[in-house]
Amino acid sequence: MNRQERRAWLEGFGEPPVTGSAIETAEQELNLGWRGDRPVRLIREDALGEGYAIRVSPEAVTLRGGESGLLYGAWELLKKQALGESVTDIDCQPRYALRMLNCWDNMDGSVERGYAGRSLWFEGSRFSYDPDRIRFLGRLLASCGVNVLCVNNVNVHEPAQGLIDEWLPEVSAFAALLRPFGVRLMLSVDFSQPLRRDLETADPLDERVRAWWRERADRVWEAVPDLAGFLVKADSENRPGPFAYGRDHAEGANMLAEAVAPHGGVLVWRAFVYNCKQDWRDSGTDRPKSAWETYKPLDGHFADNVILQVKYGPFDFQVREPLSPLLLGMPDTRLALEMQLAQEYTGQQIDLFAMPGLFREMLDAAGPERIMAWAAVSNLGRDENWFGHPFAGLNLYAFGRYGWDAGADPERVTAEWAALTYPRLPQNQREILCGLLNRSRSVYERYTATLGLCWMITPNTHYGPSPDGYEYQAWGTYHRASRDAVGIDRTSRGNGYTLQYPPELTRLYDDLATCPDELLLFFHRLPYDYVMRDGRTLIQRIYDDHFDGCAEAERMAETIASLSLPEKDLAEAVERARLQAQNAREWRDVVNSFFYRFSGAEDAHGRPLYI
Ligand code: GCV
Repeated sequence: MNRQERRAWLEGFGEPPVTGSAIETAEQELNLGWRGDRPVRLIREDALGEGYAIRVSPEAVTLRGGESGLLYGAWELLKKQALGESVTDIDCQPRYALRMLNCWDNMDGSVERGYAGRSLWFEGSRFSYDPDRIRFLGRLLASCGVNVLCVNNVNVHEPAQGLIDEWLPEVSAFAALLRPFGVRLMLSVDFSQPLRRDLETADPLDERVRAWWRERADRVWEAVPDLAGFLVKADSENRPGPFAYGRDHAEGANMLAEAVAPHGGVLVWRAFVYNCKQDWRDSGTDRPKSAWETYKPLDGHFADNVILQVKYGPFDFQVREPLSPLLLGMPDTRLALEMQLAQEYTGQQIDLFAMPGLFREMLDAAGPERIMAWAAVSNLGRDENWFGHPFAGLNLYAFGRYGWDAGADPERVTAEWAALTYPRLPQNQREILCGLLNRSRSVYERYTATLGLCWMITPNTHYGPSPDGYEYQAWGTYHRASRDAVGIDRTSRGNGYTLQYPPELTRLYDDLATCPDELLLFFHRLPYDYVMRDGRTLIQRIYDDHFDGCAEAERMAETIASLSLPEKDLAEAVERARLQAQNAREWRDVVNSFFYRFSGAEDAHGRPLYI
């Protein structure tokens, strides 16, 4: 164990410091802060890589692992100690080798879709950070099991293009702070960068462009030898890409992949491609179909070090979407599943929205073995508690946890987080807190996106209701509500979107008798008097969900106020719960009145609807 690692141990586990003088020998006894009845012996075994093995004997607990395997194993021991669980023999390897946080941080210090304050490392168009806080960040990420941090926004604005150029010394220094915690950096790059800086083209098949990227990659990896790779958003939401040169996305990605390959780097290419300049009158184009249309023909064409990163749903991190069919239809492509911890559409770290259930559902739907990497948009920021909402840390914890165990039980993950975060909260209150978190997704869904009706959110800010806000815009996000019906027929009889799924799912979604209620209006266009399986009409179900979801948000606010949380956390959680209840009331009345005005249907329970 070298000096640097030893420092990381000290910083990672705090007092009491490492004991034992034979620190450089193969086997050491370290004091990890572990208060168990036996000493912990560490044995460096590089073959275990990030994994670790724990063996318990009457004399000692032995932890074997590679460089970061020891770190993760030590966190596991400390976690067990904190949870009051006994230590048993464990052999553990991460489920996904790449567990990547994508930070949408801009060099001016703003964070695109960030709800926890400004960037932790950029300000004033340069790197600007407190090194201790960054080391603490490394410790936080390691304790959650995250091993890659992409530091800049996928929308690469100047001067962030300089991160692979004049800013390399700063990138290198930043990487050094996180390296001891097993966290490697990744950089988002602009596909058109050769054009912007040196050449008159960025055509991926032009030999000068290829040479430019090879030379650039050489310089980047010289500065940061363990850089994980590049991340690219191309031909998406006005970002440049290979389409400008008549090239496809395999040609674009493979050119960059070739440049990073000699350094062991990966090229993560985002599959978030759709027409963001659609004419809303054009019902022949449907945004959820677009990623498949772009990428399915390219299956098997990508180089071995390309990872196609696919958002979980075919739209864009909506509260409820079916799994993107691309994740089921690219057997010859290496895939990453992309989640969004930043709660852009899911309450912006004001409204509660716990994600463990969503993670598990999407991993189950994709089949954990079909993907090879696990990614998420970060929810971190400069706020003192890192996340804005004191409970939003659950989503980072859960993200890391599912990167190691794709089959973890969501309620168990939530309970672990609550016990680790609030060890002094009485057991009965901790159960109440977990209950709130476990229900939070369903509560938010009922007042914002019942039956799969997404995109009724305020344009641009993406917080609060605006049923028609996106209806006549160019983003391809329509519900097409009329006085008789709402939704889009995406079945095989309709626009054919369901045909992108394997046949059993096409049948499941096509058939009204089997289509899950929570996706009913995602897949079908239905009249308001359509009778649901439970006997209610569609319009009544819409009203009920909004009234119920809002009532529950109001009750949640009261419950949160009754918890004996640390003072600061309580004050922040109470204030956010108050805002959430206010938001929920707005959603309830705006969306219900919107449909009341169209349908003329009264609420069966006589609750207020507004003309
Ligand atoms: C980084 C959504 C967000 C954008 C984001 C984009 C993406 O459209 O609103 O802010 O841009 O997704 O994932 O690239």
